[in-house]
Amino acid sequence: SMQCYPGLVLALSSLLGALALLQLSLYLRVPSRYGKHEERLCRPRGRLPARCAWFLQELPSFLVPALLLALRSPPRLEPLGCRLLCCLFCWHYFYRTFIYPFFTRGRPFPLQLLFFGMLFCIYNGFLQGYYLIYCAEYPNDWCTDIRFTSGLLLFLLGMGINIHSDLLLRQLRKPGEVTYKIPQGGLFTYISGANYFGEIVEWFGFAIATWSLPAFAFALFTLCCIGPRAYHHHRYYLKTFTDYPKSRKALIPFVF
Ligand code: NDX
Repeated sequence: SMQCYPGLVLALSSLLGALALLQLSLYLRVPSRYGKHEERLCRPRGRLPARCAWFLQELPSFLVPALLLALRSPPRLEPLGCRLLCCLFCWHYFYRTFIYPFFTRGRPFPLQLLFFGMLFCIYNGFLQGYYLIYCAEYPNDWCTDIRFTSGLLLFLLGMGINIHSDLLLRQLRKPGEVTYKIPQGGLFTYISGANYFGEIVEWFGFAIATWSLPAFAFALFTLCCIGPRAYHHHRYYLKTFTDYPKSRKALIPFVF
């Protein structure tokens, strides 16, 4: 049966950190090519409807840790912290897999990116789940530790911002529409990447709550993946809408 190999966790986390830096260097200059940054010339055949694409892409991030949690024998009941933290991760991906895709009004998604996105979700789902279920050691009072409580608070706050902002974006379009408008309301009042800001806060909260290398590597990955994307969204809006609110920033309210 499976057991904890600390070397494996270290290797997978380091690779995730390296991928994060690779992404940062790639995506600071050019945005990843989906949604509003997809090039016009792209072949229409190499795409899948947004609903299927997001469902398939994110499913492994839910399924892999959920299966690891369910199939572990003997079941790990102590400490409470491990199961709780693993459930938080699955909870986010339950939303992203089973709720978000069914409401999205996004454009068809490029198959090539879908393939890499799925690979990434398998990789990260395994790393986070495996670490929490087989390796993590927490004292029995971890649930009252300041790292756990403050991290959990950030996680919930970020998730709230993320889900609310996803909703505001969706409401910009009628069903079947694919045009872009100026997002309004919520944190969009202050930043162009409100959904991304929420997601980044969420995963740094998760990293603090788990106080673990894999989770910090994933938070860094998220920052390097969607941080630059918020900046490119911001530039797109400034270029496209002459009446775009001048005081709005890209990712961090009042700062950047
Ligand atoms: N999926 C995370 N890298 C990614 C998919 C792409 O969950 O090869 C990372 C995630 C993957 C990426 C994933 C990993 C890295 C990959 C990358 C592709 C290449 C890259 C694999 C897995 C890679 C290396 C080299 C390292 C291997 O038509 P539309 O779609 O634009 O419509 C949009 C709409 N909208 C508007 N509608 C009207 N008016 C406007 N002005 C509008 N602006 C937007 O709203 C969409 O339907 C919707 C949201 O659009 P957008 O662009 O704001 O968000 P999006 O990027 O689609 O993300 C959706 C949500 C969001 O909440 C975000 O926080 C979360 O997913 N997310 C996204 C990406 C990654 C991630 C979270 C994470 O890292 N945690």
